[in-house]
Amino acid sequence: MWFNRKQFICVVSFLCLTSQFVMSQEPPRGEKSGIDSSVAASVPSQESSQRPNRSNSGPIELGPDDRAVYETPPEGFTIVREGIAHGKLEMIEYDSKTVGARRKMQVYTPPNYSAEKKYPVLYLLHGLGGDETEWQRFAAPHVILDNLIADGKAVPMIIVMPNGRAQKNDRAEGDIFRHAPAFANFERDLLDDVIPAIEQKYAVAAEREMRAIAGLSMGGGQSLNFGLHHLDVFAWIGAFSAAPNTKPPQELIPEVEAAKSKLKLLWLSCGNQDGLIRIGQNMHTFLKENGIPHVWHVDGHGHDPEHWKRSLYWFCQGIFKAN
Ligand code: FER
Repeated sequence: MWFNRKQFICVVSFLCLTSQFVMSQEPPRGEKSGIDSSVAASVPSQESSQRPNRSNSGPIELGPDDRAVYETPPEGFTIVREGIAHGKLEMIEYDSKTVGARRKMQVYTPPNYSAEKKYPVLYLLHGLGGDETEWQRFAAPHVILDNLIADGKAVPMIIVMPNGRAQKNDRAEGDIFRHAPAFANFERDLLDDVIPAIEQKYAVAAEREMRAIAGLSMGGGQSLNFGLHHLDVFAWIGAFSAAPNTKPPQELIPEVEAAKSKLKLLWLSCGNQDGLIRIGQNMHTFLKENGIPHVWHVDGHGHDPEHWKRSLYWFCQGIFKAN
């Protein structure tokens, strides 16, 4: 893949900025962030600077709707708390007919998980430079959920973090932009392989109202593409900083009334310093013009983990609940 001079300068400056940002994300000394350092250490060091940007990122023009509808989450929302029940995080494998390989995914089961119950499931998808460990490294969803469940703010749920790059070598290596088609292939892997494997192994309520799909950036685009395309499978959809893999809203929602009646929650967010914001803005405009209820939350962040962990904190409180 070749860049012209302008694109090359753009990519290099973005990578420099991003690696500085990632390096500044150390938790305060003495605090347990819940982000497993053994996992972080096992990730190739180039990965953190793999956070992509390309010519698709454009000038940021903000309008009156581009504002925060949620507050900043309370201090310590990603910090492991003593004295509360903790869930479990495990890496499991499944056979993918779609890819023709055995693949990995990370699964969070909530505190006091019992095979006698039936849990709702959130399928949580990573970005272009990520893999099945990315959410854990960026946001510690297991800690956020343990804390929310302890406070009665989120319903006990299972969170599945698969690898959304559906190809034989699914590592984020080389020119990660060349993997974009594998993110589209993941639609079949998710529906035909991941969901059946989860529903066979865990105590899961296998109904659309008990399935949510959300993701960051490429994973946000996948959530909109797959979720809106399969409203018979998912009722709750979240997209945080959706990337240019997001299909046009007219294509995703050909039948406005069907979408209105089937969607339990459509939740979009982006940072007002994110060069991909026009994708969320475009979706929001279409939803507003067509009277489709949704959330459009714009905070002061960029294309970064701080935005994604905060979005997850709020999105998880909205799912699997009446209204
Ligand atoms: C692009 C810019 C960003 C693009 C994808 C991304 C497929 C994804 C970013 C991410 O997942 O963080 O032009 O094209």
